[in-house]
Amino acid sequence: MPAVKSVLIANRGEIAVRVIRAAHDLNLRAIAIYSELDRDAVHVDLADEAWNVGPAPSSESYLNIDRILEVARESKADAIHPGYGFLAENAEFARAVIEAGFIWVGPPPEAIATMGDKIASRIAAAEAGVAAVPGTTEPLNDVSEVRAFANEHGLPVAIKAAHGGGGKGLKVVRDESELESAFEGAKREAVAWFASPEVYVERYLDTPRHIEAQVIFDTHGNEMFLGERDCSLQRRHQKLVEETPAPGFTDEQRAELGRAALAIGRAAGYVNAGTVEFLLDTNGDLFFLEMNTRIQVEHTITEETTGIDLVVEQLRVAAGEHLSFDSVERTGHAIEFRINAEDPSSGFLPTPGKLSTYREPAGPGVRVDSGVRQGSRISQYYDNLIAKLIVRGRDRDEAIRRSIRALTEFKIEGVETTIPAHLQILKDAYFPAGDVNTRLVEDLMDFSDLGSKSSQAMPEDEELQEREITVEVGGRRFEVKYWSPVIASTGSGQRPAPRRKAPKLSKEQASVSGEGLVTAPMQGTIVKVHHSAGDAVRVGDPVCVLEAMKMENEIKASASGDIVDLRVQPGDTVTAGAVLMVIK
Ligand code: MV4
Repeated sequence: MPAVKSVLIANRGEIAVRVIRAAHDLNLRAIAIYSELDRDAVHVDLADEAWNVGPAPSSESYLNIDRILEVARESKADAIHPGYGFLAENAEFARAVIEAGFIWVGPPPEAIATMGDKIASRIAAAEAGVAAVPGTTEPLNDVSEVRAFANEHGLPVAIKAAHGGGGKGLKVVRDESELESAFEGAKREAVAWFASPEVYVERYLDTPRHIEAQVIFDTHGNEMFLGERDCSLQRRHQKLVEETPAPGFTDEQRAELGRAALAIGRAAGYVNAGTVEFLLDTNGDLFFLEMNTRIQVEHTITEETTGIDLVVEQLRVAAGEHLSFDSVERTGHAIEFRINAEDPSSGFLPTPGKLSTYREPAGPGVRVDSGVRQGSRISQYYDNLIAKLIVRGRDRDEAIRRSIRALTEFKIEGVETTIPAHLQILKDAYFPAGDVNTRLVEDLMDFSDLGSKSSQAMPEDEELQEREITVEVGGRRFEVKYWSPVIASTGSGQRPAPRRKAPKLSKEQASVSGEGLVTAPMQGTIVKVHHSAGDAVRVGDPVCVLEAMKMENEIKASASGDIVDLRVQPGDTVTAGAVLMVIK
């Protein structure tokens, strides 16, 4: 059994925090990675160490496989946990992790690949004797095959991308006349999103419920079903509310679901935690839809009703240990609400910005998993999940009452959130009655009356500038980099800055530049110098222009006097803190 002492978390936000907590519960060293935008993130603080993996865009940081593996080597990580999203369901990454000698906290790459190919996963279900939604198990070559399927099974039908998911590349056909264009459209979307033209066709269920099964397998042949989750409340294929048990779901249905989910996992050679998605049609029939080969956002409600820490089990299984339990006892009812930075009154448009107020609820039955604190920014570079509110009660009614209390307690200002939409859902007629399906939120509810507080939009990214200081620790010199808000004022080229009395220099600026030294507030390129050596200037006069991040920054005289030393000319690149001129 490989000894695991440390785990690198290849993720950010609440799931990184969640994995760090599991690592600490197991006495493992938690190694975080972060992008330049996440330097002050909660997951960075909670980890035992944190490594910069690149600029804000995910493609250059959280998806940067080479850099992540380099950090894993440098930090001497034993294992890598991918969380969800980013690289979690990337079979190539899983392979690379294993080939580089690390333990992959996830299923075998082959199982990821099988389940990522929706046609292959339907074949795995068939091998396991589990009914998938009636459909084809080979890529479609021609629209005539769709027509033949529709003639046999009736309309509506769904044309789906074989490598798709999440509703992308999904076309519903309700009328024969739409077959051709839907087929072509699905193929185009499949190429655009998933770089593969393969599509297949299924009977389309009109108002199904979305029921998913949580399973986990260890490497010793042990397998466990931990119950279902009803995830029917979604908007544009984004889940909003998840609950367990599924309202009205019978013990017989649950037993059938568990048998089917475990059989599919077995057929795919599955190891570790996974989720098998089903559609429950209005007749009460269950159909396999797809399998997600990762820990999911909503795993928390299963934890709350089983008492089992799924992320701890994931780490145990990855280390070759046995599952820590051999039976599952479910009690009570749990509901998860996704608190997103979105404005429900304007069609759930994302609302990035700074959390000027952030106060989490607490009390009996309440758990909040988040990766933010007051002052955090919800960036448009990443998903807009602020927090997950997970509420437990002895039964559904108690869970709902506590949910209303907790959502009302939750105070978030600075961005619009889904909290008012959740309260409306809880007080609406359908949800309390347990009458849920995948069309409820989108087609039956109207959130336009939830007047947005229309918060004063905050600029998304505060400009930070890199600074350097030298510190001495235990007699040894260290160069230390740090980042702080840009102080230098910027003059717009249009309107000359009004003449002011001597501008106050911040303490920091004064100490860094010293009187008479004009320094670069950030790395950049000098594009203009307004004076020549020997010129007299007054404190606060613009002396040159530094361009950085496509922004022009006016640099001002730090003192009144003559320019005795002019060290730059247009075109020069300068580093932060560089002396540009000396005034005496
Ligand atoms: C379906 C379906 C009905 N019939 N397939 C949407 C995303 C992707 N994961 C599968 N999806 C669906 N596939 C057939 N044959 C309905 C959906 C669907 C849906 C599924 C689960 C949760 C919410 C949904 C919302 C709209 C459509």
